[in-house]
Amino acid sequence: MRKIRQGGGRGNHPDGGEAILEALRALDIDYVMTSPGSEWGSLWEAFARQDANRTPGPKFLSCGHETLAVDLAIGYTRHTGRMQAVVLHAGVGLLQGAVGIDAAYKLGVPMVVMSGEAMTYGELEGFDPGAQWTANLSVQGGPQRLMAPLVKWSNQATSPATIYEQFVRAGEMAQRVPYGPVYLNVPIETMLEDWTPPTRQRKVPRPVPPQAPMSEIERVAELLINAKNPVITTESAGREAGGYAALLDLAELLAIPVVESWPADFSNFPKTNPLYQGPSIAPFAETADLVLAVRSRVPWYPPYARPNKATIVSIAENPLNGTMVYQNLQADVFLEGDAVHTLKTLAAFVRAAKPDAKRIAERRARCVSAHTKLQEELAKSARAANGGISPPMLCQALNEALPEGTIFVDETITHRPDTMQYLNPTGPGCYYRGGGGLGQGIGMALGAKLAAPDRLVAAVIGDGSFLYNPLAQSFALSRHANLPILAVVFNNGGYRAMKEEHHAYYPEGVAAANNQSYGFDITGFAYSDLIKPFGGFGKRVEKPADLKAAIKRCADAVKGGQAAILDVALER
Ligand SMILES: Cc1ncc(C[n+]2csc(CCOP(=O)(O)OP(=O)(O)O)c2C)c(N)n1
Ligand SMILES: [Mg+2]
Repeated sequence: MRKIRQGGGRGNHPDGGEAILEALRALDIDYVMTSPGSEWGSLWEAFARQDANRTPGPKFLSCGHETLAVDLAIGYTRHTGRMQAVVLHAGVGLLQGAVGIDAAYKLGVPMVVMSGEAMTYGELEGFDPGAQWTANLSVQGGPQRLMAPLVKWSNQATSPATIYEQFVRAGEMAQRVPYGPVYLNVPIETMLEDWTPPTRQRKVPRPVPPQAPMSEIERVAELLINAKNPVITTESAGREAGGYAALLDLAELLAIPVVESWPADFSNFPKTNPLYQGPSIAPFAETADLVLAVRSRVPWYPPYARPNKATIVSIAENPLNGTMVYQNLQADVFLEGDAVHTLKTLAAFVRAAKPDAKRIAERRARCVSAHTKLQEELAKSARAANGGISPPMLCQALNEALPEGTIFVDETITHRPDTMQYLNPTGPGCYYRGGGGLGQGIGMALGAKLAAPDRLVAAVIGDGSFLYNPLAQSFALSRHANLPILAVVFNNGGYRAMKEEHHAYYPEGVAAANNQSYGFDITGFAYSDLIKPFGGFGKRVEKPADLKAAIKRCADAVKGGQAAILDVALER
């Protein structure tokens, strides 16, 4: 190994840190989201050099918590489609960020994650990495071992000679199907060594996803034209605005009913459209003869409950999702490839074939009446409150009081059926689901705000989930980076999910008989006061009559640049 320079010897000279930043520039990364660690001096030097030379490149954003850093990147990437980089500290930082990295993997969000380690532990004369690496920071087998099950690809940046291309290639991999995070472990020694930039720099091209074969798409177009009772189910057609538009066009063209199943990650279809038929395919189980499962990992539940008489067509870039331990898609046909292209091409084939207008009109009429019935039922159950604020009532008030184009980030649990049915995102890029592991909604909302500074971003979030979030760090970042968001706490005074599951397993059990619940109660406190040290605005609301005004007051505060917490006391 060449001698690692440290202290007085080291000047303004490209090294491993510069190689990383240069790779991120080549990958067209906008932000490096980070929770700091002492190993990153050479990357910080590269940032200082970028500033001094006014070189265009990523911005540095310090978050104060690893989950927050990762979720910020998820929120930003889901809204923009642009991959970001996350810099964490050693194995411990990875562990703290792991819940977010796991979510990025499962949600299919591309991301370049890195953390550092030491290789010489103070044994190399003239170089002091810090005693902490010997004492408590290093991970047996290397930190890439921690990450392997949670990312698409993980490795060590093996040398100054390879570091640049390793980062570029990792970023290229993350953006290819299946989309997901990649991880590089970068030793301090590698970062501090001199680096020679490649003689020929290239801007990394954005990948074009592979497309399903035309002949297969044409075959499915014929099935569609001939189907009597087709139905579409989706979770993520709205990942990009083009997908949302293409789904709407195809559904309208043939009057196909559309279901958005519960693990929906995005706003996929306008709920006000008469073709929208709610969050479950169950009503179509006996009648459907063709199902288009568009970017659907779990089109129905239980997994065996496939609509029996239907031909199942799976339309997705990556239908058999390797991040899932179990999946039962039951597909008869796979249109595997760019789903937006598939939907558009299906529509083009159908248009060219001039389908039977009478059949379509009849189907539309059936959809309109089913949709109207669904709306009436929803309105009826929204009114059925016991004097307090019901979750549907809260969702409806949010629809009415918040501006068009509001972005909802949803980290509710037992209220998810309510948000799925009653929240009304007004277009593509207006709804994002949380990550499975609690404590991520606020970070994802901040990431969405970073991506869409002119839009109102509202995190809707259970009281228990709210407390899992790194709240102080999140609201500090909100202030520091000027990212005002609204957090709406769906406060039912506890972890209702725990109580429901326990009593569902043991309906005749001792706990049910004695009206006991373990793991339910949350000692309520004034959530709305939490925002005070961060210069935000807080409000608690308990009566239905006060709800809309309270939401509007909070939205005004956010418009004025303050973060806001609205604590809503719910009756369930
Ligand atoms: C990191 C993490 N820890 C624990 C859980 C288990 N868990 C799932 S839902 C839930 C309760 C959430 O409470 P709240 O947000 O108030 O929703 P409610 O059940 O009241 O609807 C818990 C603890 C989890 N999903 N993730
Ligand atoms: Mg709760």
